[in-house]
Amino acid sequence: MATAARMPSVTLSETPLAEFAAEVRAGLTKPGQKELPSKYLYDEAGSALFEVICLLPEYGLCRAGARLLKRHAEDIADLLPLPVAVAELGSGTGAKTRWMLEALARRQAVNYFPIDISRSALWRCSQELGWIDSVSVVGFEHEYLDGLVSVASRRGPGEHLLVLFLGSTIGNFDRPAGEEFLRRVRGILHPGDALLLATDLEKPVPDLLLAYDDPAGVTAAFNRNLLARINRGLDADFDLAQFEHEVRYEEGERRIEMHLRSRSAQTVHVPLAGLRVSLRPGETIWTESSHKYNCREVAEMGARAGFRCAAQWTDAEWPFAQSLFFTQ
Ligand code: AVJ
Repeated sequence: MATAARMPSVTLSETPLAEFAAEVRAGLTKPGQKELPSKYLYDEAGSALFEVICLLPEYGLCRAGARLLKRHAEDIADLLPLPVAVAELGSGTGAKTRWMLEALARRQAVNYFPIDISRSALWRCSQELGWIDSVSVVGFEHEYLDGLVSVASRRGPGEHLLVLFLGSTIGNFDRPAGEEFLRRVRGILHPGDALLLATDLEKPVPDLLLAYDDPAGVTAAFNRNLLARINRGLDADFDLAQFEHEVRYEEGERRIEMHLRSRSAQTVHVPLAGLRVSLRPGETIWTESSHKYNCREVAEMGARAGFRCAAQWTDAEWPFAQSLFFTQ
């Protein structure tokens, strides 16, 4: 019998325009290297472009993460103390999460709390996952840590929390900030709670460069869309054709960097940020970092942040790891 898709209940707190303007302003007026926060890559167009990136043969990251959960969700569920509610940092489209929720729903009824700053992502994820039997979805339109505080306060008596951080978004932080982020997550959790952390692993540099500079130009469009978003949201006049997508692998930091390189001397106006920015020919705006790890360093980083690494699963085809941590 057909039933209507369950309507998610979503608690809202949109990024205020003033905060967007202030962050754009801070990044573009930074002395030396100009930069923009990578979280702003994910408006509706950016999220759709990222989904296409995940389909590209050169970009194996999403498929590796999904394969690992498909293969090991039961093993992960076997290691968790029940009952457990699930909080997810970055709801994505929920494809990987499905395997985890289905494994848990075979054991107990599941409260699932996706946390994302993108309302459209939350809607789509609850459309995807709200249908699973014994799973109820409450979305939180928040920054990760604010959302996690709200979710943690909603847990039932005796209910543990499993935090999913599956997008390998931790790679967007530099290493010290990533560790600090884990420490903050740990601070919100209680004894017996768990964290499943996805990280992309080191792999041959040519593979990485191709993954972030695909021949079809989807990643280039994803990168330039950040400027389009600033045009739309802050009434700016970036000419996207005047910026080239550039990808570098920094050996010392073991990270991919995405930049937008100015093709000419140009001045851009961002009225709602009260800003006029001049760019030299060849000057770049740094838009994203994606750090690459090895398994041991992930376990050690978690340990320094107050977690115990109970198990790790890796994908052979596209080096990638899921690490299960417990508070202790
Ligand atoms: C969504 C942060 C995991 O770092 O690989 C993909 C984003 N940027 N292609 C990554 C991204 C360019 C992606 N994460």
